[in-house]
Amino acid sequence: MNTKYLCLIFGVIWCNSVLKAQRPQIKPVRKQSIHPRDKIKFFHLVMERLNEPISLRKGIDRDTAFSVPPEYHSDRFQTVDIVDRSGFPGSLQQVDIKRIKLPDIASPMKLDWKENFSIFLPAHRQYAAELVKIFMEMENVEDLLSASVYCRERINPYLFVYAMSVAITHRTDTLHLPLPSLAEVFPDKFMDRGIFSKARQEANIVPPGSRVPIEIPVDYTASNLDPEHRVAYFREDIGINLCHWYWHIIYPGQGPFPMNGTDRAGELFYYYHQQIMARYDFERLSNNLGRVERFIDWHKPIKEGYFPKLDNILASRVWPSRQANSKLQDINRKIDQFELDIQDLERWQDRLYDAIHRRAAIDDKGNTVPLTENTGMDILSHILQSTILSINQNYYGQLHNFGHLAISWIHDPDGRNLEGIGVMGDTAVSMRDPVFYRWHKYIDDIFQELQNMFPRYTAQQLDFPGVTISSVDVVSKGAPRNEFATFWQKSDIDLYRGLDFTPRGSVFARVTHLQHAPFKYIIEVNNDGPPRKGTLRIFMAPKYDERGVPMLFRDQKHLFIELDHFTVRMDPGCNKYERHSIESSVTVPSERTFSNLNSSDTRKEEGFAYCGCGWPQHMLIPKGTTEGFPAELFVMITDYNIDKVEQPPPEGCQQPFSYCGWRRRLFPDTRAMGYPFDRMPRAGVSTLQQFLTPNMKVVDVKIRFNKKVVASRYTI
Ligand code: CUO
Repeated sequence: MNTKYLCLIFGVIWCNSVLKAQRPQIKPVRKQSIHPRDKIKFFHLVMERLNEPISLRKGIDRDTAFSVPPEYHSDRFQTVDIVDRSGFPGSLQQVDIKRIKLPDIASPMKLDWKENFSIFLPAHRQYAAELVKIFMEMENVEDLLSASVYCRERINPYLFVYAMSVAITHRTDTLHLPLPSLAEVFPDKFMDRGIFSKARQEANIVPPGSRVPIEIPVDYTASNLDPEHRVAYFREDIGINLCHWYWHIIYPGQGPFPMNGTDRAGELFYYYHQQIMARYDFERLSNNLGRVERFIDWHKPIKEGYFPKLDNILASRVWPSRQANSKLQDINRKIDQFELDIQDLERWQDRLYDAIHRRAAIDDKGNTVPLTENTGMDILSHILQSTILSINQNYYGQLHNFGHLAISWIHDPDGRNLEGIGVMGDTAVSMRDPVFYRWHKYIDDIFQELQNMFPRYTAQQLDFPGVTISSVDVVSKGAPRNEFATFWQKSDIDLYRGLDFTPRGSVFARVTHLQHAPFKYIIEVNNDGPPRKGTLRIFMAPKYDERGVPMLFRDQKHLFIELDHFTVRMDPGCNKYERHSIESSVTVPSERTFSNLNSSDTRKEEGFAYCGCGWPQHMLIPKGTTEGFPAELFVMITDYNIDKVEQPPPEGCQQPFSYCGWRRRLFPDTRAMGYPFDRMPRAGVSTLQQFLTPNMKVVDVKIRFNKKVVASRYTI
């Protein structure tokens, strides 16, 4: 035997012995069975790594095994002898899945595993409604877990996670369970496609604990040659897109949800999306762009293109792009059971405007339903969205949903190229596309048309007699008084749950996003009356328009973004309040979006104390400018006796109510949403100063942006 071969043999023996020494010793696993009551915490694992069979160990440490009746496996995993080689030292908890009477899921199974799911598409809505009904009707948590395990390998993963999320959100016995972050379940919906091959590489080569986060560049979808790209950091922000997805989970528009589906859900749809528009316009003005142009002409090319650079990794497909200047066309997609003429949209639009101008709509029995200032916005919204509460779906159609679809198939209207739906068809990704804002400005304009017909608030209606706001200040960490400080921050997201390869442990993606320094408001209120309660409402809007001219009230009222809303007790005399930015009624903390701030928490299968819905804290304050963007901070105090809603406090995970409401509760404020900016101003008011009553105060503030990038471990 020559020396070369001897070396090779010795080399192999040496390598094996070294590897053996390094390999952790496999101790016998200690199996723990789970009490049925505790099975609630395993829903997260059912939604993890959806390309793998359920019988492969789950959890970040691969320490949980589901013991599943054989018939629960789908056909594709029935015949495969699955050997789970992912074991490693430590204990193993075993979750026994109870055998239940198997639900009939023939209809939702029709959606191909590789398709994207769209809640705007009638066929998909129907599948979702059936699946949600099955999950909602399961007798208890253990049965629900069993049904979900049975469905997991059979149902399209996007449909499956949607239906599970709706059920978990709306069932009383899972009310305390926050949903897993969709950005971890489907990271491919939120991040540059290039990252996943790098993540695979990292996970295969580097052991957990030593892996470096994979950096996603800020400018991965376009360059500054496209002016619209200046606000891509807003459109593509992971927290903002998550918030939108969760919102549509809480208000799915379908299904047997006794309270969530009804209490002012329509009005909240209007308000939430109006606030998205106000916030986007605020960002645009901060970036030297004009306000969004409303989508107005069905036949004119859409000048904005969008190239998402996202993959659907489960299906190995890319999300389609839209070229600039594409034109809407009639849609006829047999494969999706969907047909739409642009004329249908025009007809529904005319009928809606007709109802608004008459201040009355026609229900499906031919009755006239008035659109009053109390319920008009809610009724109009259900009609526009075509929810289950629309009073006449046949006559008023599905303007909002089908507009989304018409745009999302603009690249392949008859399906000849077998291209899938564009981002406008999916609530988790639609806000990335500039056309989303043009479309929603159009939708918002329909709502405004009705609002503008309602009586204007008189000064007496706006006032709170005997209560005046004497001063308002903003104190921001490291910034002059009445200045907000913004900058970039890097944060990490764990891709582990959404990847489809074996090595255990976290693999982080690192994104750069907007952030602001923590701040507080200091508000002084004078009460000339007895002890009482008030509601403080805080908003902010740009002071000047795109030409640098001071805003007229009738324009500025559309740009006020809500920052906070809370109740205070007032003693007679002067009262001083301090309120911190992280207490906002609008936001959820950043750890709902990112894994970096409290990475030990993100591994707990129970999830977070906050529910998913809520504007991300890191996007509470718009970017501003390096010179200091001039804005006006508006604070108003109103009479709590008028505002209050008598009801028990909310249960379950915490949900900031301003944009999301409270689950299984009434919206906790009787005033119209957006009050006091929800009406045209009274006669003689053309500026914000003229609008003020003594219970309001406006201060000039600046938002100063610093180009620095702070590290992910910076906490606010
Ligand atoms: Cu949220 Cu059109 O409703 O996207």
